[in-house]
Amino acid sequence: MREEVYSGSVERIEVMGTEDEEDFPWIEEDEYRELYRKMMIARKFDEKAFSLQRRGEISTYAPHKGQEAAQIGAVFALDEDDWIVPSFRESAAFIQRGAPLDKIFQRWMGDANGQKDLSELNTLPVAIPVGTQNLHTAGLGMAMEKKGDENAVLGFTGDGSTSEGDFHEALNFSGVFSGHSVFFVQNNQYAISMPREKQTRSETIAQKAIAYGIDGIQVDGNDLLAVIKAVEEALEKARKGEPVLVEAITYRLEDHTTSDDSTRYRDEEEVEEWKEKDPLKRFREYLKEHDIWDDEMESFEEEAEEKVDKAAQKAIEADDPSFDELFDYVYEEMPELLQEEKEQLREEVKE
Ligand SMILES: Cc1ncc(C[n+]2csc(CCOP(=O)(O)OP(=O)(O)O)c2C)c(N)n1
Repeated sequence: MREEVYSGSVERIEVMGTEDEEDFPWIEEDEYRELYRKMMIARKFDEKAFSLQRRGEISTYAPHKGQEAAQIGAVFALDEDDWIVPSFRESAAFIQRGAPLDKIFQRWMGDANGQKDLSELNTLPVAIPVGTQNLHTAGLGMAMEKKGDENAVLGFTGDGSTSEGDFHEALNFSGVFSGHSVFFVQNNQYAISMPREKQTRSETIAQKAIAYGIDGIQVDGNDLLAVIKAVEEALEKARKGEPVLVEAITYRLEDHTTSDDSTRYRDEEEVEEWKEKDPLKRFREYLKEHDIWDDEMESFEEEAEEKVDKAAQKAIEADDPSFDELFDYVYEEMPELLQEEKEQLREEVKE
């Protein structure tokens, strides 16, 4: 005998260009304008960071060009008392959360002081090891449930990270312990040179949720309004102890990092196709169609360039971190071995 024991389904959410546009306006007009302003700042930040890397001010940079709607939309959906767990490509998310631009540059310049103030924004520091931050997303969400809080945590992660053990453990624990977690996968189609099709045989990443007994949603990640809608829905569930996996379909328009050359593994034609779906372009067209666009908004680009240039200069001129800071915050009480290393390095620096 054979019988169906589970029939799961995964929905895809889109807004722009669909009948759901009819719900317009579902945020305030000012908010649409502000969102476009933030997307433009994020775009200009990316360009500036690239040029700073070429000038030697930054050693490596991971661009987010093409992923602005995914990051800014997801963060827009959060309340102030919610938490953010970033991966390493989330500069646009930090911008939307209100982190000062010069501090974001400062961190990219290798100065951890650039991310010191993030905790005031309920935002964890950047996680470089792929996928490890999912455990932090799970842990924060579980703590919220245990404390009886009604907030939630949004954790960013990439399509490649979903092949890591940490991703499995995080989703499993969240499901079992009713964590207030939203796992937000930016499926930007590549993990460095590894295309999404070779990453997993799963048809979608969102459907991975089913095995953990939690909901999975797929969303057009270049459609800012769809991202807001999907994450708002996910957060509503997460606040009640029902974790959600959101897969945002997007595209990394630039190289993986400034150390990569994406022309070696993907066609120009493919990149050109995705440029047509550029989230800024799509949102601008949407604003024009709905008569929100005005002359003042034409100046947002120049304004963003000026802001970003000023912030970059401030970061360049910032004081270097003190020698002690390299060691002082790793342990509450410094172990003897580390104390020795610190003294040894101090001598070497003096020479
Ligand atoms: C544990 C670990 N393994 C390998 C790397 C090297 N690495 C950095 S980014 C990356 C690909 C990540 O791809 P994805 O999760 O899709 O995120 P994306 O870079 O596309 O944003 C790899 C393998 C790393 N940082 N950490």
